[in-house]
Amino acid sequence: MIPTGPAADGPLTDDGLVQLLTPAGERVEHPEYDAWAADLDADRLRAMYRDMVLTRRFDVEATALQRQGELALFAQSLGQEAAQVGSGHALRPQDHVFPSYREHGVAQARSLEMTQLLRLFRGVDHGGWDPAERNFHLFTLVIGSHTLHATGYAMGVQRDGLVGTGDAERDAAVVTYFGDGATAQGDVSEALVFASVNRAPVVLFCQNNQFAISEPTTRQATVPIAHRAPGFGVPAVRVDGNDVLATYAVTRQALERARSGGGPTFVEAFTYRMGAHTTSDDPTRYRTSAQEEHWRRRDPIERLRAHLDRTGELPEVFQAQLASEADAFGEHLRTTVRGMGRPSGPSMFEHVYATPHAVVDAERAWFEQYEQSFVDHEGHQTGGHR
Ligand SMILES: Cc1ncc(C[n+]2csc(CCOP(=O)(O)OP(=O)(O)O)c2C)c(N)n1
Ligand SMILES: [Mg+2]
Repeated sequence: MIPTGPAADGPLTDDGLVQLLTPAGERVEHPEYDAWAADLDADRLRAMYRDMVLTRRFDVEATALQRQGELALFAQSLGQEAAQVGSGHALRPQDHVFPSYREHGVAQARSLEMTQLLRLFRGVDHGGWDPAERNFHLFTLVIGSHTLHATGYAMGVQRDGLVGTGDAERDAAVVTYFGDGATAQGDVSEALVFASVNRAPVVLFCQNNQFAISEPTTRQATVPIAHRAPGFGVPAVRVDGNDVLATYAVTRQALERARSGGGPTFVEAFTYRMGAHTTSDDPTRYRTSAQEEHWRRRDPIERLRAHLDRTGELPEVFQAQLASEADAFGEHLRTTVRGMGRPSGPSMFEHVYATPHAVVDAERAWFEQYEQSFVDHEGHQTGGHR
């Protein structure tokens, strides 16, 4: 837990960051969190490594697809793989995830069919996947709003009697992912109020990637972002977000607290957005290449690779298999995206609400009439949506 009060060196301080792996991949002891990472054997570490490597491949392929005009927009998770995969691996199947828009690593850890994420970025679907399949809710682009959805959902889980029963297969928690910038949004404060007073089983997982588009964290806060939570009565922890062991351990503890009825936790995973905000952004306009280089040397995938190398747990045969799996994954992403086709015009009115809605019905009727205005008297389409 962190103390409240301003940090002498501002919001980017490494004060109180939980770390289990140094940037060189050396395992360091931690009195509180070693126990929470004790179940990570070599197989599980390799599974995390695999998810991180595939997530990065996903970013590379999707960015290339956007540049080829196959996707409208894409937001990379580059640099944030340890924060996402570590926390994702701490989840149990019955837990629920409310992501923002770059949680590809959590989706991968949750075994989503990854091409589904690209339906949204191609603009052929409002969502892309069924949230009930993996308890992985839809991406949310309205900054911070889903922290309220997650907190409300957690209050529902609590009212369904799925918290604190002691049944490990049943007790459930909710985790919501959002950014440093989102913490300046009113919705996140409201989520913290409701989470706190209701003792909701929710983990508020903030990936502080040091930017809200072009605005650095130093323009959003004078103290570490995690310091915002204790004022609401929500315990907070800061973790090295590029250390997959540490993000796993910290999230596992927070989820366990939530499932057992101990209430919410705020996690600040301190990391760095190595890529652009989205494919529409040019980070060279607001940050230096020296800073980018500094963080490239702290690459989260490289850190786990170095650790596994040191312990002799990354045999060449595993690496070769993973490389060909990643190639096949890339091919699968490219072919599937190119074959997604176009949605029918009226499909945009489907799934807006679970039940019929008068406004949506009126808009659909207007649209149909509008489309009909392009059909000439011989029944030929002369324009409109194709
Ligand atoms: C309510 C709202 N305001 C503004 C925006 C425009 N916007 C999109 S992303 C973004 C920055 C978010 O930064 P952060 O929360 O740190 O998340 P990151 O993109 O760094 O993961 C903003 C302001 C938005 N999508 N929603
Ligand atoms: Mg950010």
